[in-house]
Amino acid sequence: MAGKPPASDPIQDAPEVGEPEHSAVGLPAITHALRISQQQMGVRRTALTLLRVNQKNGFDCPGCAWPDGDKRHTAEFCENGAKAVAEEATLRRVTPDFFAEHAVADLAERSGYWLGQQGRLTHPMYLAEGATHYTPVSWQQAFDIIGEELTALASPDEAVFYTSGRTSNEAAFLYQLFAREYGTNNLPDCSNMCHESSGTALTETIGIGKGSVHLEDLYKADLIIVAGQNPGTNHPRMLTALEKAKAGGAKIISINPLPEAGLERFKNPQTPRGLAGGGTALTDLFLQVRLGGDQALFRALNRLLLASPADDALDEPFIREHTHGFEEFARAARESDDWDETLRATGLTREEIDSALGMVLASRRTIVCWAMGLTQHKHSVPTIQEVVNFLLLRGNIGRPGAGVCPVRGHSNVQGDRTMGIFERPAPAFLDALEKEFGFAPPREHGYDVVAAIRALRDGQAKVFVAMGGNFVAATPDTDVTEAAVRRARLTVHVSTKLNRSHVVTGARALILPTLGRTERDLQGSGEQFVTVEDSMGMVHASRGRLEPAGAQLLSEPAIVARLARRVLGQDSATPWEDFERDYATIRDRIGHVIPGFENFNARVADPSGFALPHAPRDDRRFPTATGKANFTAAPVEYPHLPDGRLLLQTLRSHDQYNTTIYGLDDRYRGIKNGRRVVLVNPDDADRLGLADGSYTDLVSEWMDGSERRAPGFRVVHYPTARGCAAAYYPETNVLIPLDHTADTSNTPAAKSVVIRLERPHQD
Ligand SMILES: Nc1nc2c(c(=O)[nH]1)N[C@H]1C(S)=C(S)[C@@H](COP(=O)(O)OP(=O)(O)OC[C@H]3O[C@@H](n4cnc5c(=O)[nH]c(N)nc54)[C@H](O)[C@@H]3O)O[C@H]1N2
Ligand SMILES: Nc1nc2c(c(=O)[nH]1)N[C@H]1C(S)=C(S)[C@@H](COP(=O)(O)OP(=O)(O)OC[C@H]3O[C@@H](n4cnc5c(=O)[nH]c(N)nc54)[C@H](O)[C@@H]3O)O[C@H]1N2
Ligand SMILES: [Mo]
Repeated sequence: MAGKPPASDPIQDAPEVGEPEHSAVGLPAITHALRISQQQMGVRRTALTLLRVNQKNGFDCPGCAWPDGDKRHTAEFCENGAKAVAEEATLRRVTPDFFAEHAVADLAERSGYWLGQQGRLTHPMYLAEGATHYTPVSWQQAFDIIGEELTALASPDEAVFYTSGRTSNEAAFLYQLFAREYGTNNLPDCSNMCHESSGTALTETIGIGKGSVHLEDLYKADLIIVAGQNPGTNHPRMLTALEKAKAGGAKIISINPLPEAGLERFKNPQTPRGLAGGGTALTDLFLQVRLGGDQALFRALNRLLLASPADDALDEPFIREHTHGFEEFARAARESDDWDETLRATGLTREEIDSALGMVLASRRTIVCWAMGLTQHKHSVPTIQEVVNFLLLRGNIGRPGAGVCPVRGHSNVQGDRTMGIFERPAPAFLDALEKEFGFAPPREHGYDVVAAIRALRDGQAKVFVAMGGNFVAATPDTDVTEAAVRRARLTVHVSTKLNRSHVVTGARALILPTLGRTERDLQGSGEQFVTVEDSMGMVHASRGRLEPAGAQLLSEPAIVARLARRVLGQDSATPWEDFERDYATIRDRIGHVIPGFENFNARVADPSGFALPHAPRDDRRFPTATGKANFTAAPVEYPHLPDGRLLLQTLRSHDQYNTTIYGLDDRYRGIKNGRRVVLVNPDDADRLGLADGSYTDLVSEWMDGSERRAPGFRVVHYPTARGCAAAYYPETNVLIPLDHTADTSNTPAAKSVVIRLERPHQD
């Protein structure tokens, strides 16, 4: 039997703190995954479902975007993948009775954890203007309401169409097609908050905003640098790949303000040694960088490479033949030779940087992997560009075992972008769309996430539609954002699970329940599958097998197709009905519009899928403005801390998936039964008079003099870098001003928020 959702809320947030762990996975990971799975699904369904994750005839894990590799184990799952599956395959249900029982105002008082634990949504629900409760509606009524509001807008640009990264290629392609036929490029997505900085940095420097390595490259590398990423929690299957790379002789440098257990030592549950023995030590050199110090660190390494007496320190033929801007970059790098500043920015010693240099020089093939630790700072784009400079200097791109490896988050976030979910589409993409479908797509750029919030706030956007995700909880400046969303005429969420965005609504609101990855998708032409693209540009099929969570659920492609027919009506020559009946017809069209998808249906029949083209990786061709790989010479920046302040990063605990909270523990960091904790270096804590176990408010200070407060956090003395604190998202989103974003990518700078810690206000 599956367990019941917790009855009480607020859920007791009473953190208990022990020692952080020094290794990840092993047996405890399996036990923990099984416990959470059985609570949601019961024993039998747990066994049946978990065996199908990432199998060749199964569904793609809805967890992260790490690739699968060709040889699959019977249990090709990780603890957190299992939790993601359990969350979707749960037997708990949120039915119309639930909504009759709970007023929306009451639900808005509940925690996100409680909302998520209630189970799967089963019926389309409607909140009428002025109503206190959601009531059931038919699908037709729901599409009529959306149609009515969209038709009433003065311009299509008053509508916003958000996407989270679990949406399949087929659904994403239809969704952007519908938005553009309707007349807008307002297609913000979670990527705007995630790897946008990577996309921006890479497009300018190497000509394509995606990573340049395949899984096999990791096994050929001499050196793998993992910067700003916590794979033990967020990409656990990456640890298996790192273990294999080490077995082949690779060295690993970890760059992180926190000593993350998963990067220290990995106990592979698929091997006896991993289950019972000590596991594998992964990191050879740990550089405990300060938050935002990576650009200074890579610049220092580059400067040392430029000055190195070794004849092979630089790959001169590569630089001559394939790159542009070397001289200017080299001049800038040689000039930024203030070591005091480098050590202040990075928090490292000269010896540590020299050790790293030694490993870099000893490596013929180097890969740099990164995630949110590099992308969510004000200077993220120049930081990632400095990583590119670093790789270009030694020709570490476009050959086996070397390259850039931005590790994506959501399981199909990369695919959604490939399908055209982007507020700034390339003209060539729009031309292809126009040619294939015979309408003139809008050419003006649309809103990204932050611009969409401003437009809602200022009354310029009036209808908000979300294909998945949890917009109000995932975005910054919670109070501002919630007020902005409440100004909308209509908010619509295509969702699997209840979340905060369903209870912070526009004047009218709709919840449209949809199938998840794990579920059978039956349409007019028979059983359907969908496709996804992983972090390394491999496309493959995903096929759900479970009975849908309710008879009323529609698939995402079906919802978009029906909405499009209702809104566009006779004006549209697009065969929406065919698309819904047979997804192969969608793939045919994708094949006509998007390079790399030619003969899509035939190629995706291969169970291993196929690789999308990547000019730098495949042919050392760089489709940039200069036709070469570009060195860049940005000035070095790093966050400056006023006296008595700390720099806060907002990150994930081990028991969450973004805004979905699975539980209240963060096992590897030694924290149990609570999320309102702030990790502070003991020296900082002493200086600020903050005893371990004391309670404090987090107060962020912004340039315009405004302040934002997150009350009641337990102080945890933790070995984080000096001056750098950490606390979980989404609780801390209230602290991040809407305008605090990365230059040029506009990603909220969620990893560098200046805060002071203040004793709680007494009432
Ligand atoms: N189980 C689980 N899996 C997930 C997710 C989840 O929430 N749960 N989320 C998915 C998504 S959408 C994403 S984007 C990824 C996120 O994957 P990660 O990027 O690993 O996620 P974060 O928890 O934000 O961790 C950021 C890491 O970077 C470090 N860091 C922070 N600032 C800096 C810095 O300035 N420099 C350096 N060098 N390091 C820094 C932090 O200490 C931490 O180790 O995971 C995906 N997978
Ligand atoms: N402060 C701070 N803020 C951050 C971050 C941070 O590190 N710090 N990270 C940012 C990052 S990297 C990201 S990616 C965003 C995440 O932002 P989002 O992608 O918007 O948020 P999620 O929490 O992943 O969305 C969860 C919801 O998606 C729905 N869902 C799940 N599966 C499906 C499905 O198959 N179909 C549909 N239609 N719906 C589904 C469920 O209803 C669930 O409640 O948050 C960003 N916000
Ligand atoms: Mo993400």
